[in-house]
Amino acid sequence: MSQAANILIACTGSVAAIKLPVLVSKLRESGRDLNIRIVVTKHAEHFFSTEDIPANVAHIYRDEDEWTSWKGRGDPVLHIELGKWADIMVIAPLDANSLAKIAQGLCDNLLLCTVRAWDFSKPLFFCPAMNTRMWEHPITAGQIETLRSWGLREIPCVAKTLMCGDTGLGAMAEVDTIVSEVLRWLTDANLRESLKF
Ligand code: PCO
Repeated sequence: MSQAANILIACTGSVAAIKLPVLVSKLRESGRDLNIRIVVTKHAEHFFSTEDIPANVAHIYRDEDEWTSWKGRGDPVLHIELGKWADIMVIAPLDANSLAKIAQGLCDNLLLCTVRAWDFSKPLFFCPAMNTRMWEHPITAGQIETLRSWGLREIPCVAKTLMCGDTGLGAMAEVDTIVSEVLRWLTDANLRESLKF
């Protein structure tokens, strides 16, 4: 894909959301022509400052935008429009709560509605991030497998000392790893073909 690509970053309420500004910067500095939009959950916004992501760099969509943009029949429905706009979506970070909801088909916010209405012929990467105790809970592996079975691509979490001081698996993949996975998809036509159903 050599023309500009539209990338939608979906950011949920793990502490790893602190990495959102650096993820956006590194994508912009990657040398690829990327249009970036961001969709956040309410709790994601607790972990970063919107001042670190200027509006001319990437527009941030919130739950309220779903309702202000729709007034009546024929008006665009934001979660559908975002899905149509995006060539690729990256959920970074994907917290335990949103993982569980996606696996069950729940969609009670803008971000989850966008995921629920995703066109599976386009790639959706997800980057789990949660405390090790949550990661090791028996319910987690099955939920990850459910998403993988639909063709969604996991960018696996890594082991490190987490924000709370615990050490183990559950940290979001390094930002550089996420950026290189996105770029690999954008540059590798064979990979793009293999991701299609
Ligand atoms: C919170 N959970 C976590 C899991 C997610 N943590 C991470 C990393 C960051 C720093 O490198 C925050 C990105 O630790 O992904 O910390 C309670 S223990």
